[in-house]
Amino acid sequence: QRLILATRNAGKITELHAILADAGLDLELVGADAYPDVPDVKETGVTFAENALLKAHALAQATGLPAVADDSGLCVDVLNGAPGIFSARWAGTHGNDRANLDLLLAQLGDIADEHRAAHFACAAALALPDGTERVVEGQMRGTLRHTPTGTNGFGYDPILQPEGHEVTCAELSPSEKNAISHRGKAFRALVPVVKELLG
Ligand code: ITT
Repeated sequence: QRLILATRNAGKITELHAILADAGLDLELVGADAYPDVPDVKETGVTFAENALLKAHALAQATGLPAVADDSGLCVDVLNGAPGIFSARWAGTHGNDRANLDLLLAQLGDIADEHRAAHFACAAALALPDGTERVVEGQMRGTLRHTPTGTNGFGYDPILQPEGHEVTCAELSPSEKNAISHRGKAFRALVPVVKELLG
């Protein structure tokens, strides 16, 4: 049985392969890039869950195969949850991780550490070709650094120091990050649902 990972973000795909395999999901996982004719869906939702469902349904409908999608982002307390669902295009160009991160740091300026609380959020959605859908969410809380550190991961990883850790997400090993991350939590919760619905 094939399961489509309805994302074109290479960082997510790497993490999802590890998270889903470690959780004992024994399916053939294929990224959205294997279906280049399926156009990217407009992320018109106002929540992570809505956008994750939009992406999963688009692939499931177009391919006739079950699909899982990830919609995620960084929510900064002092910015009332921004960048949130706009995290991938915060500086204007979709997926320019470095520009997004630099703009966010500039916006925070020298705000003190006690006001730099933030969390990553992830909605993990499953859609079947018959329209069945499920969505679960996970979060990872932390504090935003003043300067980026570390080269692992992607996106805003070099500036988020997870609660209980002295290093940024980009200094954690991939397995250390997956063990505590928003994405790890959401997709580990989705695996039993996938197993139940796909057998
Ligand atoms: P797909 O829609 O194809 O999945 P995308 O990158 O556009 O890819 P999102 O709309 O969900 O996906 O945007 C997620 C953004 O949030 C991502 O580009 C990062 O900037 C940020 N982000 C999400 N998870 C992250 C993580 O684990 N570490 C660092 N940044 C993360």
